[in-house]
Amino acid sequence: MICDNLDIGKVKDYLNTEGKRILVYHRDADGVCSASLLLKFFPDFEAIPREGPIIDSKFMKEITGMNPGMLLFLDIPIDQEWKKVKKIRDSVPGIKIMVLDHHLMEKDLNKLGMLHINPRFDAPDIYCPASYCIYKLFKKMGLDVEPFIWISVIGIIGDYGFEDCGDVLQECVKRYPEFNHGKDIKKNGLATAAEMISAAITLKGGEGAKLGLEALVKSEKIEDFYHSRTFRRYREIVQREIERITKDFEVNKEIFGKEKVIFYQISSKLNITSIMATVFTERYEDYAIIVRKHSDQGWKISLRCQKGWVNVGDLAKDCSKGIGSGGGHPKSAGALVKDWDKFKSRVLEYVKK
Ligand SMILES: [Mn+2]
Repeated sequence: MICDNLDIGKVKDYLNTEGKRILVYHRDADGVCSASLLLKFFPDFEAIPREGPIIDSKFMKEITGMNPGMLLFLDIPIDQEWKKVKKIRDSVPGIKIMVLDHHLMEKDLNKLGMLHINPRFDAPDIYCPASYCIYKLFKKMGLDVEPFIWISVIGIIGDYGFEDCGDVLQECVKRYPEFNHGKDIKKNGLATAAEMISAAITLKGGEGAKLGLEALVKSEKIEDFYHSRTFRRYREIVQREIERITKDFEVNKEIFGKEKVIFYQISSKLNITSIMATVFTERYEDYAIIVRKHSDQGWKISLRCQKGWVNVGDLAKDCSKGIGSGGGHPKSAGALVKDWDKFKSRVLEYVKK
């Protein structure tokens, strides 16, 4: 399903390219986990975490300046920046560019002479995190990746990929029954591990991602990572902040009952908007959850709608026109806007339609 039509020889050829190899991976749990699986088998890659697919001129210079023979984007929908990716290719002679991703696609980079792998080529609506895809890919390549199935599952959980990754999740539960406390995979030991990585990133940004990557690459067994004191402490700090904000949310949230929308403003030193929106949407499944936090660039907004009665990806895009930018998935999206009042009134109008 993941790579049925894939030319495995070509993948091997790309991953074993001579010269400098660079890995650009997403700065979240799925990105870190998939990157660590790559480094377990291809340790020569130099790894760089990124928040998203934006290629600014500084990053462009950084990449081309390293004159890589091969460039791999992992868990990043870099096809959104395909013009700039093309520019990288044209300015580094002989460079091979590979993309392994699972987000919605805007452009087929295979048609531009790159190697673009995404399960959505075969199944447009499938949601399989990068850590799942790379696990499947490595298995297909004949690599001994089974001992690291736990890393794949931490990434899957981090990205909420429960529905379409059942085979790997079940195999892992069988292999590590002690980490599966019986019922809810969202609350088992591997979910704790996913929170440990996310917490490092919440607290330390890109540095946190690098620490998580390093720790996973070093860990031979799941226990090696699971009992890490440093990451346990990160998780505790973030959990405490989540609890504090959740209490405040229950007091200060603004509910629009008829429109089924809840607005809430977060005050926190941590970069925690997206995490909180996910917590709230599980508590208020019937509502569209819209959480905002003040930042230097404007209002950082996270949107969720668990039941999916409104497509918050479309909503975020539509309501931010002219005052910022926004977009995402049907049930989970983000936006950055300058004018909150305008955004809010547009949301209330939008959901009435
Ligand atoms: Mn992902």
